[in-house]
Parts: sequence; C-alpha cells; structure tokens
Amino acid sequence: MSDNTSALTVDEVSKVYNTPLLELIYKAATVHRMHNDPAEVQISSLISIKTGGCSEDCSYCPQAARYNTDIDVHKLMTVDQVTEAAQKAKMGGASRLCMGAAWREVRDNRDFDRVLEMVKAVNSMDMEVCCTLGMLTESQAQKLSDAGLYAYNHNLDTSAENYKSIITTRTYDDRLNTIKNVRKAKITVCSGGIIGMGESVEDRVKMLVTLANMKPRPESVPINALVPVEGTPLEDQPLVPIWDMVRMIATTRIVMPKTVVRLSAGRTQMSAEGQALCFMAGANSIFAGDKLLTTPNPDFNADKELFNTLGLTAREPFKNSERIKAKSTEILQN
Ligand code: SAM
Ligand code: DTB
Ligand code: SF4
Repeated sequence: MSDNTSALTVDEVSKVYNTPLLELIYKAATVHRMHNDPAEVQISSLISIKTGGCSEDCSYCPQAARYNTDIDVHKLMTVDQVTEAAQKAKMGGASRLCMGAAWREVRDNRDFDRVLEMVKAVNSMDMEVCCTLGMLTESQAQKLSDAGLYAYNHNLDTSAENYKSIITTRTYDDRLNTIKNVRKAKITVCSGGIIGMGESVEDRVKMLVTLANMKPRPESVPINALVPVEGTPLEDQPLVPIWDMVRMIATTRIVMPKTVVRLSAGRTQMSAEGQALCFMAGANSIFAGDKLLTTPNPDFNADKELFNTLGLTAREPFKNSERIKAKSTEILQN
C-alpha cells in the first residue's frame, strides 16, 4: 500500500486491520523495514504552553473549561520558560519540541505574536518545532511557517461519522480545512487520532483511510490510547487493550509505509512488552518526558532502559528534510 496515487478503500483497510494478529505484526514489521530504519525512534517532548480553560467540548479532554477536572490551569508561558524547557528536552534526547495550547483557534493578538517568538527561539536551538494550537487561517499558518515552524499537529481524532459524538463545537471539515492551510504554508502535517473512546473498528479504519488518502500523506501520525480523565465525559471508558493498540499501529504502518507513526498518549497504561510489540509493528516515535500535556507519561529513566533493552536509538532532528533544514539555517543566519 505504498502507492500514493490510487485511493485506499474502507474494505481494503478493514481487511488489513482484521488480519490475524501475528500475521499482521509480521507484515507491518516487513513494510517498516523496507521503508525505515527499525532501530531508530524519533523522540518528541511535549510542553503545554497554555493550559485549560478551553471553550471546546472535546469529550476526552481535561482542558475543556466546561468539565470539572483537576488540572493546573495557566495562561500563556513566557518565551524564557519555553526555551528552558526546550533545553531540558534536548538534553534528554528529544529532536522535536511540540508546544500545545488549549485554544479552539489561534487569534491574531499578542499571544500569537509571543508563540511566533517561541517558535523562532526553539528553531534556533536546532530542534524541530511543532505546535498544536487549534484551528488556523491561511495567513496564521504562513506566519508560523515564516517563524520556522517544522510541523503542525491537528488530529482528526476519529472518523467523520463518529466526530459528532465526540465533539460538537466544531466540525470535521473545520479540521480538514486547518490541515489544508498548514499544507499551503509548507509546514509538515502531524495528524492522527485516539482509540478507546467507544468508537467502532470501522471508525478507526475510516480515520486511517482519510489520513492515507491525503495528498501528500501526513508526515507523522500520532496514535493515542485514550487517557480517561476524571471529570470528562469519557472518564469511565475501559482502558484500550494492548492488542487493539498493536493492531492500530500495524495497520497505520502498512497503509502509510513512510510516515512517522507515533505511539502517543497512553504509554503509562502499557507494559514494556506491549510497547515493544508496538515498535515491532512499526511505531517509530514517542513522546518522552514525565508529562504529556496534563497527564503523566513514563519517566525518562524507564524509557532509557526500554530503549537499551530493545536496541533502539533516538533519531537526529531534521533527518530526511533538507529543505526544512535549509530553511532553519536561513532563519538562524538572519
Ligand atoms: N487545542 C488544540 C486542538 O485540540 O487541536 C491542541 C491541543 S489538544 C489537547 C491535542 C490532542 O491531544 C487532541 O487532538 C487529542 O487527540 C489529544 N488528547 C487530548 N486529550 C486526550 C486524552 N485524554 N487521551 C488521549 N489523547 C488526548
Ligand atoms: C497528540 O496526538 N497527542 C498529544 C499531542 N498530540 C499534542 C497530546 C496527548 C494529550 C493527552 C492528555 C493530556 O496530557 O492532557
Ligand atoms: Fe480544547 Fe484542544 Fe482540549 Fe478540544 S482537545 S478541549 S480544542 S484543548
């Protein structure tokens, strides 16, 4: 399924997803080896630059103002706080810093100007800079690109059909439109979803079909296992079985052979063996650091040990991306 010219169908991808598990892992591992170095894992570090108080109703999210959750709400961080966190992340082996803000959309105000300063500062530290700030207009995407933004994360989360049962305050088309604006500004696209929200297998497959049929495909696809947070409508969802996570990652790898597949939220719920199967099935990125945005993540030493045990190494920043490397050098020199 490496052909990016003919559109994949739900039937084709369902067949992949429903392949007997060991066969599926074997196929995904084979595809992974044909297109990527299986020993190399890209490490991203997350920082929540503005936490909580969000106007949206995403039913999984502890940062929505309308739910009563126990998080440390804070307004936009300073540029210095961000560069300090970026330095720490870099020392820990992260090649990418992803800055998340609990915004519905970006507004053209002083906060956005400060985010542009953050992007410039982190870019000058020779790290890939990623942002996830909600919806973007074309001109906002261009400003982020001019500041040196490498990637923009904007998840589809689930299928178009299931979207309304998870979020009512925006539409699937709003999501797709922001992704289009990001592409137009020549920023790489990071877009994936969450499993374990009560969706059907068909919803999972349909989301992958939408992502795999994008032209070009997203450069990275995060697969999150729901972290059920007390106070959110999804607080009582059962934890995602590891087998579902492995299946989802393997299918993502087979339908998008060259994409960076990120084993994202939910790793604290997984054993080392479970995560090893995810790497075997083609996951080649993680979020490292003891916190995601508001919820815990495995600690640094546990990940180091896991990498040592499995023989995995951290990927260098800007690999496979001469154009963007040139762009960052240009910004550095100016
Ligand atoms: N506000 C921006 C937006 O929604 O696009 C950016 C931040 S938002 C927290 C980024 C992503 O985190 C969401 O799209 C969702 O996929 C993921 N996420 C949020 N809460 C989660 C949870 N409890 N479990 C797993 N993933 C979650
Ligand atoms: C993504 O797909 N997962 C990350 C990142 N992109 C921004 C966020 C996970 C958030 C998990 C819940 C929390 O910590 O608040
Ligand atoms: Fe707001 Fe993003 Fe959370 Fe939705 S996922 S409530 S938009 S911070």
